[in-house]
Amino acid sequence: MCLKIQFLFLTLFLAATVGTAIDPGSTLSASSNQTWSSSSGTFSLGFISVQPPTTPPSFIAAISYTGGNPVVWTVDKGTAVDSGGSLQFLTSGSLRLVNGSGTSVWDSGTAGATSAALEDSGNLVISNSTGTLWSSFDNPTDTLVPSQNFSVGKVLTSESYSFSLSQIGNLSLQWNNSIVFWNQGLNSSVNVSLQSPVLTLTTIGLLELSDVKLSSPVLVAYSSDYDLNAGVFRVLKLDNDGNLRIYSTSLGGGSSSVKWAAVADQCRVYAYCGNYGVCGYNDSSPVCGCPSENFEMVDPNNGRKGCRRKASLDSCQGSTGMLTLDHTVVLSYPPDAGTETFNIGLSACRANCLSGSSACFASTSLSDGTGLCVIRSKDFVSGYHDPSLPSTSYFKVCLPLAPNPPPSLADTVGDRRSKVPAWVVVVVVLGTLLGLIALEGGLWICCRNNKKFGGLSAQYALLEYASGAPVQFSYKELQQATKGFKERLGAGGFGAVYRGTLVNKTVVAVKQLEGIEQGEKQFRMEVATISSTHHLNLVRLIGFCSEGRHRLLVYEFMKNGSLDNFLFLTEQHSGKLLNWEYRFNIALGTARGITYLHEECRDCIVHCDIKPENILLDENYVSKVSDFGLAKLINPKDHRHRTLTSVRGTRGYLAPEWLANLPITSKSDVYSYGMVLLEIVSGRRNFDVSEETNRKKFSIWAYEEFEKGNISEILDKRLSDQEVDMQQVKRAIQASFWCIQEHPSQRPTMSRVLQMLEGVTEVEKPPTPKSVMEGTVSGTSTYLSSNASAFSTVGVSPPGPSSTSSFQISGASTFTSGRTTDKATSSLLQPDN
Ligand SMILES: *[C@@H]1O[C@H](CO)[C@@H](O)[C@H](O)[C@H]1NC(C)=O
Ligand SMILES: *[C@@H]1O[C@H](CO)[C@@H](O)[C@H](O)[C@H]1NC(C)=O
Ligand SMILES: *[C@@H]1O[C@H](CO)[C@@H](O)[C@H](O)[C@H]1NC(C)=O
Ligand SMILES: *[C@@H]1O[C@H](CO)[C@@H](O)[C@H](O)[C@H]1NC(C)=O
Ligand SMILES: *[C@@H]1O[C@H](CO)[C@@H](O)[C@H](O)[C@H]1NC(C)=O
Ligand SMILES: *[C@@H]1O[C@H](CO)[C@@H](O)[C@H](O)[C@H]1NC(C)=O
Ligand SMILES: *[C@@H]1O[C@H](CO)[C@@H](O)[C@H](O)[C@H]1NC(C)=O
Ligand SMILES: *[C@@H]1O[C@H](CO)[C@@H](O)[C@H](O)[C@H]1NC(C)=O
Ligand SMILES: *[C@@H]1O[C@H](CO)[C@@H](O)[C@H](O)[C@H]1NC(C)=O
Ligand SMILES: *[C@@H]1O[C@H](CO)[C@@H](O)[C@H](O)[C@H]1NC(C)=O
Ligand SMILES: *[C@@H]1O[C@H](CO)[C@@H](O)[C@H](O)[C@H]1NC(C)=O
Ligand SMILES: CC(=O)N[C@H]1CO[C@H](CO)[C@@H](O)[C@@H]1O
Repeated sequence: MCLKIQFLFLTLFLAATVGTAIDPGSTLSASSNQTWSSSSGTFSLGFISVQPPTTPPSFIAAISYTGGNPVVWTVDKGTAVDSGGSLQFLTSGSLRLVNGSGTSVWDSGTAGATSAALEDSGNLVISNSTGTLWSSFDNPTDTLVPSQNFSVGKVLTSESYSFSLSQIGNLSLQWNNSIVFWNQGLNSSVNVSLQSPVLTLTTIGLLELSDVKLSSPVLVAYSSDYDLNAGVFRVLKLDNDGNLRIYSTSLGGGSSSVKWAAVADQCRVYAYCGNYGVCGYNDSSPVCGCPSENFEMVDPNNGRKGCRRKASLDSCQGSTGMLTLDHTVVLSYPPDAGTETFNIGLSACRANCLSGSSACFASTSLSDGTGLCVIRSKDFVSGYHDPSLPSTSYFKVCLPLAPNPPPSLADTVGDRRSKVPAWVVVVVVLGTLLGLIALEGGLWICCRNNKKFGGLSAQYALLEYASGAPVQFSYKELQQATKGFKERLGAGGFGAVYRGTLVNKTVVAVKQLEGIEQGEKQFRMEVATISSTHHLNLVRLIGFCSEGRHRLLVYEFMKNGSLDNFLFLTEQHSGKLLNWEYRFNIALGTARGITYLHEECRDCIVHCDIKPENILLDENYVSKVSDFGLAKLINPKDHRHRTLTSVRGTRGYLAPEWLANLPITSKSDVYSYGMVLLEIVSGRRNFDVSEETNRKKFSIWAYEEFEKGNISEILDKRLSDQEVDMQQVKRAIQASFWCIQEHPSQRPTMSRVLQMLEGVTEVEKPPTPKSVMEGTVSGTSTYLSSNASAFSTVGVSPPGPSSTSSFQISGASTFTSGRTTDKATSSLLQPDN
């Protein structure tokens, strides 16, 4: 906290000071290493070499952060000059970029200015004695830095892409100034007509929209490492791949990493692969290819430049055919003048494009249940291929069809599962069995987090696997079972969950995992461990799928959904109130499930993300803990890597040690359970702040009431007219306060918590649970909607009646090599298309 305040103070102080003045008459030469620096040296203006290097070398005049990365502004949107070029601040007042032949390439048009300075905020300002005539903040290129105001009319551009803010507060990404492929408006509950909206990136990583008409800024997006402000410098950048991202760099420079991206699925960026380019993914990155050998790449070294026909359609009048590409769509973002939509079937969609009266170059039959056919009548086609896409596309080409896609696309299209020779399988199986027999001495392992035993426990898991516990499904089977991933049950921190029906009519929940970084073998071992963990209060894993990029888990289906629906009532769910008896049994069941994970099963599992959303209820309202064992899957290598997204824990339920960089143990789960227990009693989020609680965090307020002996105040008001065992309530409240002690050592073990609840042991009066988690985002009146709790939710309610201006966040995603790891949230980001 101390550090943070210091840093804030420092920032304010620096921002207020004026940068070192640039003397009229001074010149920066492209071939030298001179720079004009801001007074503290945080930013500097100088020439940088064009990358990749050209011959002869060329240079761009740019403002960069300490150490040269990131570049935050470029003169004339990055126009390069030769080594004889220079940047001159003329005595006439103009800043001018001149090339080697002495020609002016760019001029600031500020004749009459008397001074120029690079401020410590990164703003290059040219002024006369009255005021600012020109500033780089008012003329952004592709990047926004903290404290820079982005208002209506300003544009970030990068190649054919642009980003802008509209008068009504919509943010949009456009291609070619014509196709809006990402458009995010404010939550409709913000019902005000804005006057002069301004978008800013705060130093703590929130992207906010403010306006005189809004009582407090509205959060638009946030970087996944938001609030870790000490030591991080952030920028919002429109990359040349058309995606808008927030990057974090260590204070003082270093490499940058992506902490948020507007379009979670890079292949959904219009024209990412150019004209007739088809975007797909290899294991990690988006890759561009051509639809078939009827096409060739415009630039064989750069798939992003798109493809062209080997034979133009004009040259083959009458002998055209339709090339069929399964699992492929032609992207269309209405209103796009080049697309039309019809309600016709598959073969009609193909035939219509082939022979239709209107010019048609490609069509897609959407097999997403809508039965729609999208006809592309403009000779610019942006395609997306992925095995998970149910739709089929047709491309009009000159006959003969050359259905084989070139290798570039085949990499992503073809069946990449290599056929393993039978003898290899035999050897591997025999070897494994021999290994297991050798192990049969029975080295019993607890706490698989212990590195020393990690390998052994994994081997042991294999035995379970060999005995055939979890069923392996093919991707296709699951696609059929879920009718093409149609009925979404929810979006957890590890991926979306869909309802499905197996061939034998068993109803299941299929979880499509995202961001699995580990290999197939490890994945299978973890699956084996999860499925060998059986308990009445744990959701049972039925099977899994591991095919190419796809990692799915198949769970038993829980009729009554998750606990949060029953605790925190919204208008839609007003009928779902649970009486005290059910609640207490759910609390007990959950405690039993976690106790089993911690203490009774062979491989101890720390859950890492206990919260009401992960406690499911069957038809008898028996609670079952879900998502256990997954934290390990997502981040297998580095348990101590603590960015919020990699933890996948949920703010509000995260134990203090997550943030304090202390070891994570089963006691961290105890903390989260304590918070859930308090919520079961009170029917409100533990981090809620309201007038009723004197604007204190609910858990803090509850402890005060408890000290006053006012237990019934803490109990859910909606239970007031019901029969409630106040002894049980008291035990639950006391147990919860023991669980949320700041120091892990003060928290009881889970089995002890269970005893407290059951009344087997006397519960001592718990000490005050101090809150170190509180108020980290204080000052910004934001509420991240609980829809986003999947990955990390901070509930900081507005200090006042402004809660009506709360709104839907757009979700943060970790981005690995251009692909999101949290597709679950991508729907929040996607435009309605
Ligand atoms: C500029 O810096 C580069 C790398 O630091 C160095 O190789 C080069 O010699 C320097 N040029 C001049 C003119 O100082
Ligand atoms: C300098 O710029 C002018 C005008 O843009 C151009 O005609 C000329 O070729 C450039 N010279 C060099 C050496 O880049
Ligand atoms: C400064 O520039 C502004 C805008 O061009 C102009 O109106 C003002 O007169 C200038 N002030 C001086 C002292 O030249
Ligand atoms: C951005 O806007 C705020 C309020 O609208 C203003 O106080 C601040 O000076 C502006 N910053 C810059 C760099 O113009
Ligand atoms: C790009 O925009 C220009 C100007 O608006 C337009 O003429 C052109 O057709 C567009 N290109 C495509 C492929 O849509
Ligand atoms: C603003 O964005 C919302 C979706 O977020 C969209 O429904 C609406 O049409 C957009 N408005 C405009 C004018 O683009
Ligand atoms: C928005 O506000 C206007 C005027 O205050 C009101 O007429 C309209 O019904 C409101 N719309 C919504 C969706 O609340
Ligand atoms: C995926 O494509 C990227 C970019 O083309 C390449 O760097 C990477 O090596 C590829 N990965 C695999 C597993 O093929
Ligand atoms: C249906 O199939 C699944 C997986 O094969 C199996 O676990 C389950 O027990 C079966 N259910 C019935 C009712 O046979
Ligand atoms: C308990 O709460 C009620 C209602 O808020 C309040 O009137 C009463 O004074 C409280 N009792 C104690 C002992 O503080
Ligand atoms: C808008 O915000 C309200 C309150 O936070 C939330 O309940 C609602 O779902 C949001 N609406 C949309 C469309 O996101
Ligand atoms: C709210 C809700 O969905 N309740 C259901 C829980 O399960 C029982 C048994 O299937 C149903 O009867 C309830 O409607």
